[in-house]
Amino acid sequence: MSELPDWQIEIDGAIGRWQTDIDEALTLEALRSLEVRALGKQGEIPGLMKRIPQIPPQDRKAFGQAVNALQTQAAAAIETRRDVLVEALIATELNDTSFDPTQSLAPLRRGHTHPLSTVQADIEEIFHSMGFHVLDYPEIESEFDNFEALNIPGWHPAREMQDTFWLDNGHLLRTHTSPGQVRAMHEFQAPFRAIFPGKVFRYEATDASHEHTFHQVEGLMIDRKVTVGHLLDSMRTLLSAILQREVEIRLRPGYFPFVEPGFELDIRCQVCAGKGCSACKRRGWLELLPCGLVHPNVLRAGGLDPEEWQGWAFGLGLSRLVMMRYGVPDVRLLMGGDLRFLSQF
Ligand code: FA5
Repeated sequence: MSELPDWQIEIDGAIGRWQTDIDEALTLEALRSLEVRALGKQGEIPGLMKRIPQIPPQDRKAFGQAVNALQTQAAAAIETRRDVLVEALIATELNDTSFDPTQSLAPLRRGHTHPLSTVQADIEEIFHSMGFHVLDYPEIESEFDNFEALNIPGWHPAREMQDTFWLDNGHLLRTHTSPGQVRAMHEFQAPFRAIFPGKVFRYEATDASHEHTFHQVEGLMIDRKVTVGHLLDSMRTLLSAILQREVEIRLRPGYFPFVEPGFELDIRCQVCAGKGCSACKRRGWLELLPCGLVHPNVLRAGGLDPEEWQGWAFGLGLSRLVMMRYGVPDVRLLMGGDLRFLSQF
């Protein structure tokens, strides 16, 4: 019987050694580093192939086959060992008595509604209980609905009171919630009452009481006879319900082309208690709630006969009301997205 060549003896020995090392790997990490050492790109088994030039030519084919067989065996042994280790790990975890499924987790940090949404929801509830529809109208409006239908033609200086973000298609981002007035008149049969809260946009410089994107709530009541007394009474009900305290308000004449007569309702600044601060521009008062009786031209634009129907309307500055309710000194904090600010509510 011919003697085995040296390389054959060496490979046979290698199989035994790798098998022992693999069987003795006690952790998945140890097995993985063994796998890299045996079979990796720079591993010892693929490295054996580099010795082919030193093998006698007649043995080279047999040598290559022996190295491949060694590689296959080592890979199979590693897989088998990995299965064993994984099973053992699962069994250990299942038997671990230190795991207490009844133990409570670290407290979860719960989110909450944004203060603007909270106050808006409160307003909706108050008006809903008084028989008002709560409507949601588009943020993109036509020039006609945002201005002309509200008695503000193109030449009117009142256009400059609300600097506008124009869109390429000739439409605009609504500068106030008032275009909802005419929409609602077309949508509902008079008499009706409705509020329409929402975001509005103005192309203007910002400061502590002015944002380019802010929130308003429009209110509209259409009936055969409405009075300024009823309008003011509704405003008072709204403010004391939302602010949950007695607040000083004052009424001044206000000019808006879509109401006649028009009023400005100001509130005593709740941030500085009227002493004067950046939120109220050191005046002690904040413009909050313009309102008035709907102009006959607007009723006409809404398809209503001003001889038969009357209306009152208001345009509440919701962002400013939130500032007053919570004592927020700067309107820009509301939409700034800073969690350190928002998490206080
Ligand atoms: C209007 O927007 C009218 N459409 C309101 C109205 C409706 C009048 C119905 C009569 C009848 P004004 O531009 O004043 O009006 O804005 C209304 C309120 O929005 C202000 O009183 C103020 O509280 C708030 N407001 C106005 N501009 C800003 C701004 N840049 N940032 C934050 N709040 C603002």
